[in-house]
Amino acid sequence: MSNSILERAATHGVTLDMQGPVAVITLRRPGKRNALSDSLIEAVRDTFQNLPESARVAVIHGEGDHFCAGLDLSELNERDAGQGVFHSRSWHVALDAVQYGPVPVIAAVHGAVVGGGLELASACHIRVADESAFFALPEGTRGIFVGGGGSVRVPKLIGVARMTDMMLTGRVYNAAEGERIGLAQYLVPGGKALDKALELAQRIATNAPLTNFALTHALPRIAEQPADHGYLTEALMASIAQSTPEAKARVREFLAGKAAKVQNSK
Ligand code: 1HE
Repeated sequence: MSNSILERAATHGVTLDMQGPVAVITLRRPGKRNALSDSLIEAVRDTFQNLPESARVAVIHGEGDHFCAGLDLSELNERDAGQGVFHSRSWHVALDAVQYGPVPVIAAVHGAVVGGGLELASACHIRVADESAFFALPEGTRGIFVGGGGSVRVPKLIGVARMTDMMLTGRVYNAAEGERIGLAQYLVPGGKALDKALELAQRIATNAPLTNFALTHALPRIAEQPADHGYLTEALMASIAQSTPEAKARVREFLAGKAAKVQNSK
C-alpha cells in the first residue's frame, strides 16, 4: 500500500531513496525550480506519511540549482477565497507531516529557499545551507501572504521583527547571514549541504528513538506551553525516556568508561 503511494509521489516529483537508516527525499522539478504545485506538495505529504519503518532520520533536498522557489504561482490565479483557505490548510497538513512525522528531518538547502520553500525548510528540524543559499519571503512583494505555516514557524527561528522586515521590504538574506540569524544551523561550502546533512543524519540515527521522539514531538509542544505546564510535560517525557532499557544501558556504558566523553569542538 505505502509502496504504491511512494511510487505515485515519485511520478509527481518527490523521490525517496533509503541509505541505510536515512530516508533521502528529493524534490525533482528542477525546470520550475522545484516550485510547489498542488501535486508536488501532496507528494511531499504522502512521502512523509509513508516513510519505511526502517527510516530513523530523513533528509530533504532539491534537484537542480535551487532548493525550492516556493508556491507554484501559475496555480495561484485559479483559486477563489474559499479555495485559498483549503489550499493553505492542505499545506499545513503536508508540512505537519514533515515536522511531526516519525523521524527527525534535516533540510539540505542551496540556491533559492524562498516563500513556500522557506516554509518547507522551517518545518524541518535542522537546516544545513551551502554558500549558494539565499532566503526570502517574496509573498510580501507579490501582494500575498505566507500560507504554508510560515507565520507560525519562521518567527520561531528568527523572531517576528525579522520576518516582518523580510516581507515588508523583500529583504534577502544570503547563506552566511541566514546562518547568523538562525535560518540555518550549519553553513558549508558550495555543493556540500547534502553531504553534511547525511553526516548529521547518520549521527542522529544512533540516538535512542525515544530521545528523537522527545525532541521532535515533545520539545516544540513544551516550548508552546505555559511554564508550569511545560515543566510537567518535561518531567513526564524525561521519566518515560529514562525508564527505557536503552537509556539505562547507555548510562551504564558511560559509567563503565565505555561510552564516548563529550569533547570540546575543534
Ligand atoms: C516558477 C516559480 C514559481 C520559478 N512558481 N513557476 N515564489 C517566488 O516568488 C519566487 C519566484 N521565482 C524566482 O524568483 C526565480 O525563479 C528563482 C530565484 C527561484 C530562480 O531563478 P532562475 O533564474 O534560476 O529561474 P527562472 O528563469 O526564474 O525560472 C525557471 C522556470 O521556473 C520559469 O518557467 P519557464 O517555463 O519560463 O522556464 C519560471 O516561471 C518557473 N518558476 N519559480 C511558478 N514560484 C503556501 S503559500 C506560499 C507562498 C509563496 O511561496 S509565494 C513565493 C513564490
